[in-house]
Amino acid sequence: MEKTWRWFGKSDIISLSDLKQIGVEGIVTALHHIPNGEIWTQEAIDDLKQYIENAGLRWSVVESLPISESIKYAGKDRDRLIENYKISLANLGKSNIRTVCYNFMPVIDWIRTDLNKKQENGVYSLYFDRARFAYFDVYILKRKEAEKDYSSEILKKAQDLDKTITEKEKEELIDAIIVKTQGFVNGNIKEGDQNPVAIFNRLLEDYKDIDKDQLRANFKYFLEQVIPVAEEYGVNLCVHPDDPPFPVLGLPRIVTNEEDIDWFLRAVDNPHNGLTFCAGSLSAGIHNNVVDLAGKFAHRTHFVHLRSTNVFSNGDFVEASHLEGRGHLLELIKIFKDYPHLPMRIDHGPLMLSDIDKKYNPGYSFLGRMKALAEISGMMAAV
Ligand code: DNO
Repeated sequence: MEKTWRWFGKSDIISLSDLKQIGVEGIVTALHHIPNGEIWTQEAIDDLKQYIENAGLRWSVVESLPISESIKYAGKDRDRLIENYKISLANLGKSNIRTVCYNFMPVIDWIRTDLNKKQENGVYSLYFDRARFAYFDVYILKRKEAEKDYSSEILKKAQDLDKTITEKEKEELIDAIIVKTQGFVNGNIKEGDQNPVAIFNRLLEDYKDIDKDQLRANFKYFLEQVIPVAEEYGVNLCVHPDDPPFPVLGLPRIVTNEEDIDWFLRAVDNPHNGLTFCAGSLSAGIHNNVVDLAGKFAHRTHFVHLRSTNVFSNGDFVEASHLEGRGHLLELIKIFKDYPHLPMRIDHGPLMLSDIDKKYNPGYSFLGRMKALAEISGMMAAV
């Protein structure tokens, strides 16, 4: 696998020369300044590509070319937005950037409730707490009939939390779930937006009639139109699994398990329609065995995210060290070693040492990821 690193563009405080020093071979990035749905021009693509190449690196993967909500819920302007998507894809292909990651999660991209959960050894990790998530859903969003989606045990914990939570803690929870994790990945809400809860509730409205089958139909409609363009321009598209891999907030999620992956690969059975094998996202679902999934889908995998999790009996999960947990990264490396050009990036890392006050995007601090890259590089060399 090619060792790549997610870098957030020219304003990232981690420089490309830093990355050269630690053994990174390829860059994963996006034109983050272009609003979702607008065309990525060849000029804008080439400008960033040249900048990366001037540092002696290559732009290996686009993460992400975002899908507008209206494509996901089949809004009135979806055809126009799909046309724009095709143009961006063609422009990337013309510039020789051939791997494009995206996701098809409605309203909200990846979800965590705690961005700095202190671990026994003193590092801080990302955490998903079911009871705190239920609290957000039932007591903050006040979503209709939300209670039906949680066990009585979880609801009791949420009720107890309601008695003790302070206004500041509520703000932090909202920030973790729908603001700080979303803005920097071109999600729907970014820091500084006024009243994120109201914005979020409005977005949920667009999906009130969309169930799993409908979302699948919209996904297929999208793939049928973009995959021929990907093929023509030599681009591999790779959808990112849903994180976490189960339905949330009344929204369907359709890239969560073996059956889902099988379904979308067959929906448009073309090698340019592929998967981002995110071991972290998949391992957070207790129903998934990531090693089996990798064995089955390696041939349609165009991009790998190496990260691991531990799932607790109450359904909470924490991001684990890259050396342990349900991600079984060593076993995955054994499977993916047969694909020497497959780009792989270290996904997330613990917040540790002098990085703690540096205000990195959650999950994307420097030292934790550098440590993980060293661990992964060691495992790759040994394998
Ligand atoms: C979070 C990321 C996701 C991912 C997108 C891909 O850290 O793994 O935001 O980039 O879902 O489209």
